Amino acid sequence: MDNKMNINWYPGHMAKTKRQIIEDLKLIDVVVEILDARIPVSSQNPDVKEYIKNKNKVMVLNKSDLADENETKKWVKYFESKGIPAVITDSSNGKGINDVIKTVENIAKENKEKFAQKGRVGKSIRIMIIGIPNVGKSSFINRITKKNTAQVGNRPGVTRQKQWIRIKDGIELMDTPGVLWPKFESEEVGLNLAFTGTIKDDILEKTEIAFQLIKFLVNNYLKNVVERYKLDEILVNNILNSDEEENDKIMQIIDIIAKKRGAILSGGRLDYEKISIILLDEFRSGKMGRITIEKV
Ligand SMILES: Nc1nc2c(ncn2[C@@H]2O[C@H](COP(=O)(O)OP(=O)(O)O)[C@@H](O)[C@H]2O)c(=O)[nH]1
Ligand SMILES: [Mg+2]
Repeated sequence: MDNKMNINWYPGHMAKTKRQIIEDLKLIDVVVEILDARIPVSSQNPDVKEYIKNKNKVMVLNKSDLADENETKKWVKYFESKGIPAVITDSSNGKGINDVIKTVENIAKENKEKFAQKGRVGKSIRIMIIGIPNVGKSSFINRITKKNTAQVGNRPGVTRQKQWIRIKDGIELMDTPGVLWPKFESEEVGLNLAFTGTIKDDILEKTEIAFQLIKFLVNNYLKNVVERYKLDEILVNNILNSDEEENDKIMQIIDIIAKKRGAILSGGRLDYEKISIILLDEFRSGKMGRITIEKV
């Protein structure tokens, strides 16, 4: 919970971060960008392409345990169709970590010539993790480190000392990830980042986030909502088929869930603050099932 974005992305801060990352990238052969598999577009940093230009990149669809499996597979195909290898991981369990290593090894093999031209013959391929806050960069690094312990130590001659972790023979990982800012492009992206807990709940009103989440779920994952809150399907369908405003229908469903969950204030009014916290929490922790917000 304390991992939520607590950095304010002021222009000055962003410029400094950007400069540092561009500096770090000079040492790097392969960039591993970690995404949240539930929101593979909204969890991308808008400027990454510009920084890494023609560097090799691997996309990691992390938190795959929380995302819709079929959708995640489609995302892999999508990235691969753009020439970017993509790997599915669950860093909380270590699933897929080895596939990332294999993918990096393949890139190393394919680019032997290119890397050799840069005078890196016989040297290790160096990789760096980047991503917006909360996508699982630290968890990923912890996983990969535990499996493959061996700190490489400081490199003399590098201005700012970097720790390198030897992943295996020929692959070294920079121990600190590049933390990038998320997109602030649209209300939709903001909501997606709020649903997943990437941006703090106090940036947007909790009750509004929960309302929009339920609206999305009712339209895309109705079965999950019905099952999780043991809703009467006939009643729900009656509400949804009525000719009221969509927002009113969604509110009615939230009311039913609030009553079922005992989110009621003394005096009998519904406690929207409480039910919103419950809904967001249950979505974020996967209790509503595996859900992908952004489809290909
Ligand atoms: N369910 C699930 N949770 C994850 C996964 N990876 C990271 N997390 C959780 O997501 C939160 C943020 O992870 P963290 O590694 O700190 O992200 P960072 O900000 O990118 O370094 C933590 O609560 C992690 O336990 C994953 O693959 N699946
Ligand atoms: Mg971290």
